[in-house]
Amino acid sequence: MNSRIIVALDITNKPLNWFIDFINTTKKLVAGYKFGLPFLIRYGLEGFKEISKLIDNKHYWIIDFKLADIAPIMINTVDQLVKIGYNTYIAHAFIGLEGGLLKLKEFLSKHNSKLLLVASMSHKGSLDIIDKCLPHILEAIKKLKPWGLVAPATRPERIVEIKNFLLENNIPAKIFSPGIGAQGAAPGTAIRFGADYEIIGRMITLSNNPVKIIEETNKIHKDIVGEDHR
Ligand code: BMP
Repeated sequence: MNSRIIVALDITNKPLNWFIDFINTTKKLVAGYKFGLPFLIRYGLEGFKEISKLIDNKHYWIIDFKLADIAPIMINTVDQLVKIGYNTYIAHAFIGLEGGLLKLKEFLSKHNSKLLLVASMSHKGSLDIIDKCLPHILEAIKKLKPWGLVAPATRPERIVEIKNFLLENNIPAKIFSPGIGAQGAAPGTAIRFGADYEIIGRMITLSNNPVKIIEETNKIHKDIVGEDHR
């Protein structure tokens, strides 16, 4: 899709049909959708199965359980979703490679799925621990070469730091950036500082006119990146 927007579908006060209508209405306008634990707990595996009928290979269908466990448990967790077509998974980077991320990445690659690692988070508390470990996290990223990373739009200087590291080390990972709208960063902030996609939830899903917000945001992104919109 010709868009830099990933919609985070975390709302739980709608019937499942709302999501189906929402995706059908917006799929021409966004790059992908992200589902997390709120969706799992509210709609269950059946919900994921219903949504999977809409899965195509033009979008990212991101499962965000922020996996942080030993490899066999992470693999068991994603196994059924991989089988029904969800193609991108988010895990924490801090758990390390051996017995953890190496095997997860291997499993996902075998099933044509992508791994995104959280490099830094958008909330302030990320500074307490995660960001202090950033040098180690970046070393893990250098070794594992995940397909993509998550880095915060709320601290764009972090995006720059991470992007520079990727460039210096020839790592072609894409950067997905949350923190736009409800968490305070203006649309376009992350793209301007080097991210590839902005993950946006409530600013879109709680709006009375999600399509308008998406179109306005696409326009902002296009003004930043020009026609090179992918
Ligand atoms: P919202 O735009 O409504 O704030 O949603 C942001 C989304 O990005 C949520 O799904 C959240 O889980 C995710 N996210 C985040 O906010 N900060 C991070 O550091 C990492 C995330 O995945």
